[in-house]
Amino acid sequence: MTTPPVKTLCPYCGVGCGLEVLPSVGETGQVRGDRTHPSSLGKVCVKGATVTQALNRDRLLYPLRRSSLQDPFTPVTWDQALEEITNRIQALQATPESICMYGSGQLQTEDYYVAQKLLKGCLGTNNFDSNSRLCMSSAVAAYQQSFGADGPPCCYEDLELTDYAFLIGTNTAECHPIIFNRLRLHHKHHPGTRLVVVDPRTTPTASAADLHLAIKPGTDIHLLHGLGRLLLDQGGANQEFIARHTQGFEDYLKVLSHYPPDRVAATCGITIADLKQVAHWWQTSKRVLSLWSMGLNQSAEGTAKARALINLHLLTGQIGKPGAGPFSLTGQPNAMGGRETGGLSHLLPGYRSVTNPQHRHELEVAWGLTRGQISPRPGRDAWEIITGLETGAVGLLWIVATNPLVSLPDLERVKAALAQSPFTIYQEAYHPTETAAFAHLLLPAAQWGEKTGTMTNSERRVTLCPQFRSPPGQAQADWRIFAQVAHRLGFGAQFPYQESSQVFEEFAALTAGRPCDLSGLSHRRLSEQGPCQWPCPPGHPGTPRLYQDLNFPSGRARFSATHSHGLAEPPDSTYPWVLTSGRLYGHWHTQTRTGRIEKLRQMHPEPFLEIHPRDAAKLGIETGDAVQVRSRRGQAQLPVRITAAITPGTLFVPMHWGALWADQAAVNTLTHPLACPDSHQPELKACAVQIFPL
Ligand SMILES: Nc1nc2c(c(=O)[nH]1)N[C@H]1C(S)=C(S)[C@@H](COP(=O)(O)OP(=O)(O)OC[C@H]3O[C@@H](n4cnc5c(=O)[nH]c(N)nc54)[C@H](O)[C@@H]3O)O[C@H]1N2
Ligand SMILES: Nc1nc2c(c(=O)[nH]1)N[C@H]1C(S)=C(S)[C@@H](COP(=O)(O)OP(=O)(O)OC[C@H]3O[C@@H](n4cnc5c(=O)[nH]c(N)nc54)[C@H](O)[C@@H]3O)O[C@H]1N2
Ligand code: SF4
Ligand SMILES: [Mo]
Repeated sequence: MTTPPVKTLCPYCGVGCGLEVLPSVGETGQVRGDRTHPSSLGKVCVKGATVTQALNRDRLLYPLRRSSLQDPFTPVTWDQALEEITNRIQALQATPESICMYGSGQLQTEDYYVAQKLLKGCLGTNNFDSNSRLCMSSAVAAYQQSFGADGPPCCYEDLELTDYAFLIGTNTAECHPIIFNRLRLHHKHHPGTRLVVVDPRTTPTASAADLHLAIKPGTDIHLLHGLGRLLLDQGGANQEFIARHTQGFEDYLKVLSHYPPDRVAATCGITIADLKQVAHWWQTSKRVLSLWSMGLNQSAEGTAKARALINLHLLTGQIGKPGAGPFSLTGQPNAMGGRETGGLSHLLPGYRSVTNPQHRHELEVAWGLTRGQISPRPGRDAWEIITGLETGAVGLLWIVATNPLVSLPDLERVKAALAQSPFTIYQEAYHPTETAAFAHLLLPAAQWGEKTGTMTNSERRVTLCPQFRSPPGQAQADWRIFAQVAHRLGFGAQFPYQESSQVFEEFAALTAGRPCDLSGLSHRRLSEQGPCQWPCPPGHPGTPRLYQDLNFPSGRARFSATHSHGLAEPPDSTYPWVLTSGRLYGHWHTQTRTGRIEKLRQMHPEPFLEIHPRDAAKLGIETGDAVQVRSRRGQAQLPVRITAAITPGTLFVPMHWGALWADQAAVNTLTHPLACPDSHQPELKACAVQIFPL
């Protein structure tokens, strides 16, 4: 007899496709698309389809410890591991600011929430940040500043209702394949629907577009202001919408006056005709939907870039109706849950802020803390954790569900900082990873399918992910590990949970009346009635679109008025090339799962550097030749791939190859940590480099 399929969510990207797992088929179960899941309607990409194949490969099975990074690891019991963590935290409790946790958008909502309560509540430090700092924080800041609250206003149905899809800084075809699938089918079957892609590379996404603007890296604000100026000059502004629903228009107008089309086209490296075409389509389309991801967010002006895009929607009134709006695509499966639970160092659960006294007070009451227990100061962001290790301000670092020794910028500096860490705990599903080499204590984590919890996808849809297999060895759910430490520290009364459903219940109640209201949801409702989009108070069916009444959380939506500052590290005569980085269809980040799946390894067997034929000819190199790439911070050695798909002067390296998977191919040895002043998101998309044939 076979067991019935388990309905769950794909644990890879933020599309959040519904999966049905048949746990008893084969060694680790088989996957198919869940036709009843509204976000994906039965579709899956190659990553989702193969995900169970890595469940039993190279898992971390029991806690491992060592006194110094030079020693080998030896097994310890959970009791010994938890006791040591408890003692070390107690020793630092008088200076809670020296305790840091660095988490991830791959944690479930329940894991995230319990960590916030422990760190920001009980320990009184806001030093919880996550890899979403490298990913979504510019979108979070942009939505907050433009609308008064975070939260993507659109939904996937809009992909099929739009007349004009404007994709900027997103390789949707490879990174959000099922979203792209829906959009491509709509585009194909509805002649007259336009698809425009803005990306310095001719990605598979760009190849499918009616028009591809191959702008120079970092010129997005010029382009967006140039479009704003054209729309305005040609009578495309929606004056009634602007007058009724926005503020800051006058200042925006002043900024636009500095972006005449000829200058914009020259700066971006595109033709005036193409610029005018894109503006014309925007003006003449009834419904305009824009999609963006890392090409805008990962920038030292990431917030300003995203807001310049939102400005165009405010200028033309393209928001609050089906098929329209500025839609930030989230990267990780639970990037959204991280935002809901306050998983960045300036946030608190329920879209609250650590700097808001009322918000702190609400949580202090709910959590049974004394008044003033939650610190009013934002904690350390991801990079400030690294600089805190350098100065000795950080005494304990607890890393969970992320592999920073591949994914943080300026890896040589990160390594040196981690080598100085008094005590690093690393809670991870797989072993080895690059980060394990810099940890003192390894804690084995149960992953997707081995614990029950929820995740929220890009369209605010919450899906329950039930446990369908036992965790291997002694691995445990992340939230259980945090709760056990809390008990040992004497906070047992605050962490009474037997099951993750109780954690969710407590968290959901705290969101009542907040923008991300999911107080009508419970594990039981999600299991019985399926996934649901917030806001969703009790008895509510869920909300596909925000702001349909054009009442924004800030009342009126706000135009931004920011000039472009260009790249943080522009090319110069010594470092003349711009290096960008990103993703490939079959691999997931640092390969902890996908590197262990044969089919995906064969799809993308090795790292490479993309270079334009003209540039390659200048250097006298051919496809397959090895080059050394040097930045002011480090070097990498990569085989060359010559392709006209990249803008001359720009180079591309995929981010997937850390030290475990290839020798000296990690792109982040080259990148810098200079970040957006508003979101603190580093400019991972551009740094200046040299290249030398080897
Ligand atoms: N296959 C796969 N899918 C994934 C992931 C994965 O690892 N593998 N990861 C997930 C995660 S966490 C994320 S955040 C998303 C990321 O999804 P995307 O943002 O789509 O992916 P990236 O490849 O990082 O970057 C997108 C594009 O930005 C372009 N770009 C670089 N500089 C600029 C610029 O200055 N301006 C503009 N307009 N564009 C620029 C790059 O050429 C690249 O094609 O993908 C998610 N999905
Ligand atoms: N140069 C450059 N650098 C980048 C980017 C880029 O575009 N260019 N993109 C940035 C972005 S957007 C992102 S999101 C980051 C991603 O970077 P990382 O977060 O470092 O990448 P992952 O490989 O996804 O690491 C997640 C880890 O969590 C583990 N894991 C999975 N599930 C669980 C669980 O339930 N519990 C626990 N404890 N562990 C689990 C996995 O085994 C894996 O090792 O990289 C960033 N770095
Ligand atoms: S598109 Fe994303 S969520 Fe859907 S199956 Fe692929 S990786 Fe999973
Ligand atoms: Mo991401």
